[in-house]
Amino acid sequence: MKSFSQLVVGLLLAFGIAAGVQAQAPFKKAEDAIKYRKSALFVMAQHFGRIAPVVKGEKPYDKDEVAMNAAIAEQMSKLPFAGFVAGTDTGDTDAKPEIWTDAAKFKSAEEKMQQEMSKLAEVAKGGNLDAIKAQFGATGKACKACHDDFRKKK
Ligand code: ASC
Repeated sequence: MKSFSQLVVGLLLAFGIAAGVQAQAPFKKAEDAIKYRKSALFVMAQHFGRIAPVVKGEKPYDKDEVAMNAAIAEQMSKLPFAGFVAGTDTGDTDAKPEIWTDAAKFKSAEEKMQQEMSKLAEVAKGGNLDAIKAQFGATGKACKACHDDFRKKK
């Protein structure tokens, strides 16, 4: 027969597994979820950022290149949010607790950014540099809005 302490340990393990590991699906570890969302955001920022010198007139406009960078940034914008699973507010992250305590607002910031990123990919295909400039600004504002509310200041 099991001792009382074995029973307690068993129950704690069962609850721990239910609360911890399963809550982090589809990631095996909290740190994987953090690494995943940061990686997607990093690649998105790289490709979004490559359009900046063109918009600023520091680099000649190449329609295909801008369209490709915008398309990659658009695809990346769909990835990071799956990584903001419960229990990943600590560790190697600048995520603010409001991501989880004000989840509806975070979700709307996510969707706003994704919409603006999609619009950028759309106008980039069109090849009108003035439209690209305007939409690049609008998209950057959506990135910033989310950082202001949900990313810790460095
Ligand atoms: C970028 C980038 C961001 C946004 C943001 C806009 O190029 O990496 O996170 O623009 O700075 O304010």
